[in-house]
Amino acid sequence: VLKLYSYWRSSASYRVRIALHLKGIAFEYMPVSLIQDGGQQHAADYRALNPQRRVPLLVDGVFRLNQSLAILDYLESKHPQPSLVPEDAQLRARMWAFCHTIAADIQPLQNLGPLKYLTREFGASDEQKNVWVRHWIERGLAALEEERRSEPDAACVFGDAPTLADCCLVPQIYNAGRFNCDTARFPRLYAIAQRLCGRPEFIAAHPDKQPDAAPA
Ligand SMILES: N[C@@H](CCC(=O)N[C@@H](CS)C(=O)NCC(=O)O)C(=O)O
Repeated sequence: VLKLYSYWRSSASYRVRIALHLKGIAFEYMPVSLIQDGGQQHAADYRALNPQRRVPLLVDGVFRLNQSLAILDYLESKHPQPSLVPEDAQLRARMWAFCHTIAADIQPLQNLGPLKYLTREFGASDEQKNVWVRHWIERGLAALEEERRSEPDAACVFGDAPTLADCCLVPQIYNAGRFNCDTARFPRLYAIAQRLCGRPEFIAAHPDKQPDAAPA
């Protein structure tokens, strides 16, 4: 059985959890606390598995893979049904552009390690860090919203069935909520994510439902 090293609040892990549930793939949840002991991602045993010292990490037998988008691609290749990737070449490419905007342009600027570095090296306060995070999330999601505006509204980001874009969108909207972003800057994407969050696969993948979730 596949093992997923994950942290309940990690948005990159959340992307992979959604895809695993949508595809109905069984997996073992391996918690890595990014908080306890100064961050268990830095512990020698985890570092030996993943020198990047981040989650998620997928382990399939002796095969280990980090980077959520690479993991999503691997899952799609190994478990093609139900497909989470559009068949049309242009739509597929645009779906990847959407995923990369979240994974490469937005999430890294709100990631725990870089935020801690801002405090340690530059004395940034919590409020300054929140202003920073809100700026980059709102800018990124507002631009994605603008791109989608010329397309007909649908249940999911690209049409009526979930794709990898939705696996990336829902965790990013969750983070927008955590940081009190102005969701009025991306109403359509917000509404898509809200609707998807009611589906059983998305409920099962939600941070609060994970074995390592902190009590409310
Ligand atoms: N681009 C990576 C990002 C991975 C990442 O940044 N993970 C975060 C949690 S969402 C992490 O492990 N942070 C720990 C740290 O920064 O020390 C991916 O998509 O998998």
